[in-house]
Amino acid sequence: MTINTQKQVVELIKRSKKILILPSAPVDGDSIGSAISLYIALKKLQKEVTVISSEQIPEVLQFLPNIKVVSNRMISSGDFIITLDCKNIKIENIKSENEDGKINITVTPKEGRLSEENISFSSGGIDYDLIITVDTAELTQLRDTYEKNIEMFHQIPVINIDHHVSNSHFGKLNFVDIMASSTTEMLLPILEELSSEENINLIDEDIATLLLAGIITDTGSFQNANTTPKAFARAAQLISYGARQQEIIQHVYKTKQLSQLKLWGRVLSKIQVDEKHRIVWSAVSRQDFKDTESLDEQTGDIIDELMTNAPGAEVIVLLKEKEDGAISASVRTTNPSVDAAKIAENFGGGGHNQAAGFRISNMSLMDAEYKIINFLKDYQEERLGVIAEREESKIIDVEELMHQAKEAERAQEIMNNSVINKTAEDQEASSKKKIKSVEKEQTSKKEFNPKSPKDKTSSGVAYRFED
Ligand SMILES: [Mn+2]
Repeated sequence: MTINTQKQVVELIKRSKKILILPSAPVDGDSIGSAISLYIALKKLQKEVTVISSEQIPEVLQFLPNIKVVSNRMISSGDFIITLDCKNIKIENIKSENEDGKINITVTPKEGRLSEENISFSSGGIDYDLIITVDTAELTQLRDTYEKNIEMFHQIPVINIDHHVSNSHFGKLNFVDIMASSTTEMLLPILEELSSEENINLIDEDIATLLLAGIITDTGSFQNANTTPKAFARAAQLISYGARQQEIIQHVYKTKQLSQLKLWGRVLSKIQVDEKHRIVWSAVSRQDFKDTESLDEQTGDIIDELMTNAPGAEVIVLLKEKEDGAISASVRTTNPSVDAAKIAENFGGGGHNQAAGFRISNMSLMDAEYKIINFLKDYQEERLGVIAEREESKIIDVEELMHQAKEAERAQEIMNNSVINKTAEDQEASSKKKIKSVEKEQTSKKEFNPKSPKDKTSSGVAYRFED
């Protein structure tokens, strides 16, 4: 990333008229702060701007200025959209009918009147002349917006503004700074340059607040390792622009709903610690969300809570069972030599050196947890030179245990019986049989479990079952 790229970004924005801004999923303070601040600024430059998020915006971010400009609607390139502005009008009924090839849409207001002035038209994807993705490392993070309009991303120039190490440089212009604390930190100089070129002061208090919200949420309120001198400097600059820092802190960190506190309690009580491998993790099941009447998004900064509550841990993982059944994992590392992005990449995800994430589909929470933690143990063993003793000492094989218990029971029986009526010969025969049956079972087990030693499925760690 160079000053030159920044200039090109500014130039391309200036030349474009109809701009689509896309924040990544999962939505967070940085992606949404980036998208809306850009929206307000570009609107001031008389551009037509649309912001589409593929995910609902979490309750905790609803306080952000102009949050309502973010739309959830799906776009598809061929769509023609008729928009009816119903701000002060209550609608009782909407119906549409096809009459001889003419479509009539009837809107019945409960009170107030609708007229031609309330109607506007727009068309789907193809109409945009610029796409700006913010805080997005991969186009797939845009979910349906990308997946259902792949063609559109080939036809329209894309400016990719992001700070993730794993960014795949998918744009026509890639303004990627992996040293930046957040995408909003990167937007500040862009908006300043646009301001000076267009001779207008773009950065108002709302924009400053949105940009600061990105820095604050991505740095965990200046606590995470990505808190650079530049992050502080730009935050200070934003406050001088009028950013409402207290408003952000109040909403993001000091307002917790009861359901969220309950959920946190649940997660904290399920913390697993592996001191030897310096791993701390917890997992939230659908049942946990149900029991505590909380929402997915309310796990928000639990991972940061786990970090501060886990001194000595190098890797912190939070697993979440999502509504669609997929398992999402957030990874944080407290030591830069433990590469969170690399860990996430192993599971098809990505992120930063000390904060990353990924998703696993078609696997239960329990299995995903087992797989991930085992991977981390191997990873840490290699790094720390911890001797792998879990194979020898901690194997818990329920089947084998039950088998052993049965054998012991049988042996006891035989012993008892032999005292009364069995001959020494009988005893020998039966114990031979016993040895054979054990051997047989061990062989069949070997055949049954042909995986490599790195990918064991039935041995290993002290394992926690979801309750
Ligand atoms: Mn970010």
